[in-house]
Amino acid sequence: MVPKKIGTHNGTFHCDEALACALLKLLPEYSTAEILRTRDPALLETCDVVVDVGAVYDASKFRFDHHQKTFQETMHSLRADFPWEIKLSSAGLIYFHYGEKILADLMKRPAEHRDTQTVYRKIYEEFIIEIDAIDNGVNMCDGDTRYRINTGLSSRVGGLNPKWNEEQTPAAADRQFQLAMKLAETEFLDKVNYYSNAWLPAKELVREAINKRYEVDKSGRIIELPQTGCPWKDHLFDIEEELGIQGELIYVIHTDTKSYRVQCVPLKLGAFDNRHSLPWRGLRDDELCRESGIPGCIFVHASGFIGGNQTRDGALEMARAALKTYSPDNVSEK
Ligand SMILES: *[C@@H]1O[C@H](CO)[C@@H](O)[C@H](O)[C@H]1NC(C)=O
Ligand SMILES: CC(=O)N[C@H]1CO[C@H](CO)[C@@H](O)[C@@H]1O
Repeated sequence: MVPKKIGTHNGTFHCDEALACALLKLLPEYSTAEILRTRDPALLETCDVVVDVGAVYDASKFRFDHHQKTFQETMHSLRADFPWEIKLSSAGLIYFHYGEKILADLMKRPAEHRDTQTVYRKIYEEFIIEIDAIDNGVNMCDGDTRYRINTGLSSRVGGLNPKWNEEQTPAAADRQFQLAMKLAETEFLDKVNYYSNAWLPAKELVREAINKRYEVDKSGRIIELPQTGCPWKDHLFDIEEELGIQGELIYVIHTDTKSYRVQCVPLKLGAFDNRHSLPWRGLRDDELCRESGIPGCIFVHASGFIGGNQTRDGALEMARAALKTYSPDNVSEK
């Protein structure tokens, strides 16, 4: 049987088509496909699928370029119930058309299964959108950033291109492109593994903790997680919304290896600000116990987002004491 061919452009490569090709190769029909890197239309014509070159987006013809002037698609424009409005790159396009199928195979669940759908959305939001935005030159925020991140996947893939003073042959570039695809594939598979096997199962744990919040404290603002290290933040925001109690939870207590922690719920996902930071910032041990009036305190972080006590009740006491200065009308107060 003649192996299938995936076409993409030659010359300098970027993360989006490396990931697009890697994603296609996760599908059974393209698992043994060859990559043909060229801008020659006659050669591209011989390919079973073409990404990031050719100036055509037509899924029915397996053509996935996003460079043509007419192309303005986003996840939202292609499916109205998706909220994301960043212009797609070739990675986003392939993910839109084949992502659910790829995830269904990897997660061994039907594509329509709630878990597959949850992970599909999550991986777009936490991973693919970044590749789309960087490829299309969409800044992360308005104004000047105070530093640059040069270790993201897009930078690392870019760094695999042959350097100006290295071998400049098409063969050398193709070899490097194989490494770029491998890097992108590894990152994608890591994300799938994390979100389906660690992140998703944590949701039930967080839900249970939220349901039992009044058993922890009568304010209903403190939850207790049975385990440390379990990803709770985004689940907490989602479940608050499901239950119609947005903004109500302020502290999370959980065990660390030998002691207990009290941690603030951030103002929003990824924010460094909290709904109500702990007082006694930067204090430790005796001084902290004196100031808080709670025995056995170990520390409060300088930014006030986390503190520790040697007992569970101590950590709970710290959360309760901190709540005394909390006012729901002033949630941006740190
Ligand atoms: C890309 O391929 C075209 C034809 O396939 C060739 O003419 C051109 O020199 C190549 N460019 C680079 C940078 O390799
Ligand atoms: C309030 C409270 O229970 N604090 C505890 C913090 O940890 C120390 C050490 O175990 C306990 O002695 C405190 O009672």
